Amino acid sequence: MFAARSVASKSYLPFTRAQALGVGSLHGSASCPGAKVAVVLSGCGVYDGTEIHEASAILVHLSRGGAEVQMYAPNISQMHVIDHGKGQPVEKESRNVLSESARIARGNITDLAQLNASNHDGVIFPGGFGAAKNLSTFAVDGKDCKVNADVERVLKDFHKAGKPIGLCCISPVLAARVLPGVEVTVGHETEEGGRWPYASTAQAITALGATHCVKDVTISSLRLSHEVHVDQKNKVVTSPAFMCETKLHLVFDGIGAMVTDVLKLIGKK
Ligand SMILES: *[C@@H]1O[C@H](CO)[C@@H](O)[C@H](O)[C@H]1NC(C)=O
Ligand SMILES: *[C@@H]1O[C@H](CO)[C@@H](O)[C@H](O)[C@H]1NC(C)=O
Ligand SMILES: *[C@@H]1O[C@H](CO)[C@@H](O)[C@H](O)[C@H]1NC(C)=O
Ligand SMILES: CC(=O)N[C@H]1CO[C@H](CO)[C@@H](O)[C@@H]1O
Repeated sequence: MFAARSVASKSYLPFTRAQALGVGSLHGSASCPGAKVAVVLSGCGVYDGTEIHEASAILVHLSRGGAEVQMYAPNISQMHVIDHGKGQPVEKESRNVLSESARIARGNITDLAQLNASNHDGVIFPGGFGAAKNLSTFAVDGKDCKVNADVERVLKDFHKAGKPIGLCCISPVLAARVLPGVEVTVGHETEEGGRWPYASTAQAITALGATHCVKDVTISSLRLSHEVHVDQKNKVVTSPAFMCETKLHLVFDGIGAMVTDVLKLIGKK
């Protein structure tokens, strides 16, 4: 269901500049030196694994914020191997999520089974179809999806410990599935002529029992105000990233705002 761009309502969501600015906030470049942050990957490449630019943006912003990063991925096989040039599955090819993710981690990666929330101050999940194909079955099952057992354990443990969780793009479905009543954003709720091709994900978020909050990647290129949703109670920070067809630098900066808010929550502890 998810791989096919659904033909949904093209109606434009009324969203005035004043309303937009009302929900936005200006993000300084907060740092939290020494914060120990785990990053959970799901392969390498947008259509069958982690979205590479999102992972890279997260790592750059964590580095700038002074965090100590450790990367993890599950030691399982990918649901698909996609030829990214053709956009089609490669028949009879199988790849391992942990070994593929090791490409992004420059080799330094650990089996997700060993991620222990006690050893970290926060956790971040980049997007990409891997989150919907390997970390969960969302790509196939939508609102009836199952979540990988280690992913579920990790999300619950960080949540229980009051440690922040950052997610972007499609990854917020993982929190929506595992943390009852959580508030997340996956961007807008209608396609708006192709600007939000995966807008139907917002309905699935609601069907999962979570609250969906409409957010942009960025409000105004003049003010450079990047939107995130911060669920203060649950300490869950989400940014739409590549759910929106927009410019790479805006996705990069929107993810920066997400990382900054995760680090701020860690600093407040
Ligand atoms: C791998 O990452 C961990 C966690 O950041 C770090 O402590 C370790 O030194 C790294 N190992 C190598 C070989 O870079
Ligand atoms: C991944 O699992 C395979 C098969 O169970 C095992 O041989 C391999 O050592 C595991 N890799 C890591 C890094 O744990
Ligand atoms: C997680 O780490 C803590 C502190 O190091 C330790 O007490 C606990 O046993 C670990 N949990 C697991 C499941 O390994
Ligand atoms: C090959 C395959 O489909 N691997 C797994 C990807 O992740 C989902 C969710 O955990 C599993 O159901 C798949 O088996």
